[in-house]
This record gives sequence, C-alpha cells and structure tokens, in this order.
Amino acid sequence: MAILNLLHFPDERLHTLAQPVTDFGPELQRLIDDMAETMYAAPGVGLAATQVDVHKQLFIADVSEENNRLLVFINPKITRREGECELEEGCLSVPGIYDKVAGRAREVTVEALDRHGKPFSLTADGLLGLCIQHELDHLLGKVFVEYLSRLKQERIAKKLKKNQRKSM
Ligand code: GNR
Ligand code: NI
Repeated sequence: MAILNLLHFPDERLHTLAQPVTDFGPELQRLIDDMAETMYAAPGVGLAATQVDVHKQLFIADVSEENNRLLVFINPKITRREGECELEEGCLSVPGIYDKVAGRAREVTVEALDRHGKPFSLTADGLLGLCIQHELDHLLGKVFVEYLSRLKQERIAKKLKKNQRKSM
C-alpha cells in the first residue's frame, strides 16, 4: 500500500470531471487500498479519486470511531435528498478551512457500486450524509469553497497563500 499525493486548492486538476469506472480489476483494488491508507493517514472521513489526480467516479468514506467501516462508492448517484444540513465542512484539499455550505441536504440516498461492482443503496444523514455530497462534488470537479461568497473566497485564498509561505 502507499500514501498518495493530495492535490490542493486552487489546483486546476481539482476541476476535472470524473469518468465512470468500467474495470474492477486489480488496478482498481490497489487504488482503493491506497486511497484508504491516504485517508486514514491524513486523517479524513472521506476521499475522492479526484483529490489524488485520478479522474474516475470513485470515492471512499469512513465516519467510524475505530476507522474500521470503510465504505466504497463507485459510479455513485444521489437519488433522494431531504431537509437542510446544519454542519460545517472541511476538505483535505483546502487544509485549515471550515465553513457551512448552503444547499446541502440533511439526508441523502445514494446508489452506487461496491469495489466488486455490486450495486447497493445507502441512506445517510449527519457527517456521512454531508461527506457523500462533498465527495460527489469532487467527482464533478467542484470544491466546497467555490460555493462560498466572493469575499470569503478571497479571504481563503489569502490564508492559503500565507500558510504556504509558512510551510516553505
Ligand atoms: O475529512 C473530511 N471531513 C469532512 C468534514 C465535513 C464534511 C466533509 C468532510 S470530507 C473531508 C475529507 C475530504 O476532503 N474529502 O473530500
Ligand atoms: Ni474534500
């Protein structure tokens, strides 16, 4: 297994539209295992393939305390959305920035394929429900900060630049 390199906002590769997965062979299995290792090491509760510069419709999530409930979503679609989410979100590709995004549903139902290509459906609220919406956006080339006001985006850009200088 390996820890993969994460793309950071405003890298334009984060705006790539992911393509459907058609091959469930060993290469995909290795990618999923490497993404899981990368997510747990970060640590994060979700990771989209887009963030590791692989533009396939695949994301993983694990909101369990013990990091032992890995969920794999391939070619996912949200089929039902309900209510309004009140939670703040963050992103491994935008480190240190947390905010609420308008328009997130409180609960979603998602239909997807598992790592072996078997279809499943899952209804989730709370952090997992929000994470699913956040990861689906990554697959569409959207980063959550792009939903914030222009003023907030300008502040974020400044803060990221400052943090970048500090880490050099
Ligand atoms: O680790 C993560 N935490 C999180 C918190 C609230 C809403 C969404 C997320 S996803 C994020 C990891 C990430 O960047 N996934 O794309
Ligand atoms: Ni993210």
